Amino acid sequence: MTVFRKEFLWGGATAANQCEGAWDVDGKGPSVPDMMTGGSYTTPRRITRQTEEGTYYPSHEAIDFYHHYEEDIALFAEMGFRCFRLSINWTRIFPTGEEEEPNEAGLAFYDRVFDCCRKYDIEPLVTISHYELPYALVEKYNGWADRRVIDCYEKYCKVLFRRYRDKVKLWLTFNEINCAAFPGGAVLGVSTIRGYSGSFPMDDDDPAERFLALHHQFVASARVVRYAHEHYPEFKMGNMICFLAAYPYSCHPDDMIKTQKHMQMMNWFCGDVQVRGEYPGYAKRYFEEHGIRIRMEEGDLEEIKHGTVDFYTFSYYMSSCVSTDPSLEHTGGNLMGGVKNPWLKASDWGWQIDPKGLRWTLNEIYDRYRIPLMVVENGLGAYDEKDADGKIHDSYRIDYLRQHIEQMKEAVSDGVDLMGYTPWGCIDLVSASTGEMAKRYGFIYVNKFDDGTGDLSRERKDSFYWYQKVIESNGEDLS
Ligand code: BGP
Repeated sequence: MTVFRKEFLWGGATAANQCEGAWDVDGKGPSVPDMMTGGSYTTPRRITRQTEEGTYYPSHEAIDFYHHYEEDIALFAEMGFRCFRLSINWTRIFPTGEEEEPNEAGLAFYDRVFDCCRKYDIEPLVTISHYELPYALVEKYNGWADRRVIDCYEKYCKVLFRRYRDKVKLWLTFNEINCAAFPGGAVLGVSTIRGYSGSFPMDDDDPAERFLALHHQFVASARVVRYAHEHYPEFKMGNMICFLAAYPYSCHPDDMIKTQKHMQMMNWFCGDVQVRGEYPGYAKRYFEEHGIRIRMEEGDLEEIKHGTVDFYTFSYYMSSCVSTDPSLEHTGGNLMGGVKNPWLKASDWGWQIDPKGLRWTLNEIYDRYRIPLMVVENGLGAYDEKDADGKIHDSYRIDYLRQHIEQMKEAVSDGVDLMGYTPWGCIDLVSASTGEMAKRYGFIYVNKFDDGTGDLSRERKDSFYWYQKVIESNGEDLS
């Protein structure tokens, strides 16, 4: 008897803008990440309103999945993947977001990708919007701050559903929708950056605009979820949350309350809206206390109520602490850091490694919602160096993943309904936060570097063979 169910969705995850490249090929328009330069842990990326001659934009070629997808999916199949999480680049389908008719060449590309998945019996899990808003909608509407973008999204989704109804059953409406709940979260998710050029993350923040834009995403998500339920009952519609586990730094009641407040607005808020179908009381209080008035239209709350998701997915990389003591040292993190936990070690990018936090998180989420869960991102961003034998011996990555899978097992034994696991960047790709290639997550090494050089060849790392064994044994053999 294995702990994981027989049909457990083992696989890996990517996002179009971080792997496809071919940014202006076959009619594709520019999306937000196409305007973001390379950066590093110490040098922030920049957003430019026009692409600058001679400046390096990592998404433009990325790892050229666009022309390597057959080889890459064959490698995933060799590892035994049952699921591949990928996103559709909105601007391949609607280059400015507002065309009357979709771009056939873009649609045909994803047909080929999905057919290739089916050939190997790999279930695609599709993120409809993974930080890939058409840049034209930023300049025209200030991104999601304008509710007309809801209609653009609805049109885009309807095209996808109709076209791929026989090829895709599992859909996620927005990647890490809660990133707009963080200060500075205006770039990647809601993209309220009209007229902005400068560094990313941005320093200036307009919370009222951010939460209005997020409200529009809630309406958009609910609208298409409801539409899918009515027209495509075979679809399963999910949300996706960037889950940042937070512990009180001390047992002082003030730290406890502060942590609870933090957990509510950062982690629970969006899930509560998308799973329970209503704005929670603590959020209303938060808006009142921060002078935030969300301009809702009649019918919005009704739509939100009727478009609740079927399953809950999330990314989990790290945890941090919350404290009322301002003198404590801070740590880096996925979109947001926090107070440093003295019991944990961190990755080279300062993300604190906490496998047990995943068990805790799975239990917390499941207790709250009682719907199936899926871990759709997890992994270790690390520098990979070739050894004398020319191979990548990434035992550190294997250790990280093994410890997290062990904790997923504990959570399943605790009673959590877990559908699957798709570690992030199953093939090396461009980092979202820094734009680097050097921050690698993959089981598959890609010969591509931060100055844009590299022949794009693919190689199996040690973790490739390890993960193959994990999948083959349905998670029993983690050695
Ligand atoms: C999540 C994003 C991904 C991915 C991942 C790792 O927030 O959904 O797109 O990039 O984090 O982050 P990074 O690439 O910054 O290491």
